[in-house]
Amino acid sequence: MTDFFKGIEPVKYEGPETTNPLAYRHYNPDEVILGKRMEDHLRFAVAYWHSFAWEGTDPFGGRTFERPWFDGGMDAATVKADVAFDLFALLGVPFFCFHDADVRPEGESFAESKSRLDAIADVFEKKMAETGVKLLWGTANLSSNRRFMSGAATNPDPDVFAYTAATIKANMDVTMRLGGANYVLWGGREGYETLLNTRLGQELDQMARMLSMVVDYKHKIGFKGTILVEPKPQEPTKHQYDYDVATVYGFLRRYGLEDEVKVNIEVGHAFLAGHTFEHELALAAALGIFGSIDMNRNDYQSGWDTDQFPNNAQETTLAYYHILKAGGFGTGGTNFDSKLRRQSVDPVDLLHGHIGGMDTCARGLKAAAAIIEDGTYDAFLNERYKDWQGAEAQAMLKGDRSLEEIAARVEHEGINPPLRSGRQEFLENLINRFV
Ligand code: GLO
Ligand code: MG
Repeated sequence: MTDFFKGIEPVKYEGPETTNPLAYRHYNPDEVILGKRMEDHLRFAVAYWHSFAWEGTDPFGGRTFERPWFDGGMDAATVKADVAFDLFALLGVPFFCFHDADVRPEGESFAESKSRLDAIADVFEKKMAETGVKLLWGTANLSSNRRFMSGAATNPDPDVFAYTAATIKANMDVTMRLGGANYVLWGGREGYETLLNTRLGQELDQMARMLSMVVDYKHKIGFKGTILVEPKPQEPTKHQYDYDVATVYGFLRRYGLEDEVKVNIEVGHAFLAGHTFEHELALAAALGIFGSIDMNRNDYQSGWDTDQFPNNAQETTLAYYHILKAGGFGTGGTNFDSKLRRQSVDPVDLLHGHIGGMDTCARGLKAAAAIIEDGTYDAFLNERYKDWQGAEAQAMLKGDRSLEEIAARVEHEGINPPLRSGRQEFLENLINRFV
């Protein structure tokens, strides 16, 4: 242990009644929920970038945090890794996630950046073996460096496309070496600032080519993890091509990648796209592309991606309900792509943020499991759709009836459907019983 978190003890489960702010009230890793340990349901991950690389800046102000590794070279990057693994151990999280740019200083050349990434991966490999902490996913930062200002895979300059390919390969190699469960692509600059300078169709083809190469490379090296695309509608660009789950699915279908790629859905990105998080989860599950989640909320008023720790148990309940109904996480998990507020300058604030987030998720998971075990809600849905089990309804659904045949039957039988209540208020009350 370094002395960064001096005086802070490993966080333990003390139950809902505890008043200890550095204890879990709901996250109890070994508690069995629907036949599975809570830790194995939730698969929590700490995001390296927000917790260790972010400096507390905002568009109007610079760094507020003081961290001993800021402004340093490779030695500082190693200190950062030591502190990161201290936090993982204090929290008892099973996973972490990182971008290349979070963990190593940028080199003078591509080769230098790559060898620095490899050197930090050596450090990680050792620490992972010592602590048992695993990698939920690796990813490349293809947005921060100014070379990507006009896009990474979608850049008008093919040399930037090539640089992107090389960067992704280096990150996939490291993710594979560290036994990562997934590899994520978030297209922060894959979009446009103005359509006036943009050939949209050309850029989509470029993006698809990159993703196809990623999938080919995954199979070539025998990476067993899942390739995940993370939808987001805008910010930093005016428009991002991975707008939302529906858009990503259409893109994957068009380029024949729908069986190879799944989605990493982020709460705040769903908000920005004008959806609820559970909408995105339910749609991904229905389309068979649900993969993993970034569990961080946005401020309801500010209208931008504030990446706050979750703290609303009703929202996490609905989210985990859909995740449980989708069969739970396969290779995915719950990544906190969440950062402290810039006034939260103390190391202990990293603990408060994660403890609150983990407890809010655990509470949501328990409530979602209770909804499923109770069965009233699922029974309501079954009842609402049950007439579709009838022979004539099935014939319509399977395509055994034409528009004319159905029209003739409606006329002949004098069909005049009665109104049925949607029972929204009843359902809202029902869900609230469990939260
Ligand atoms: C930004 C995204 C970003 C991604 C990360 C993983 O809005 O949420 O943090 O999650 O780059 O690819
Ligand atoms: Mg994210």
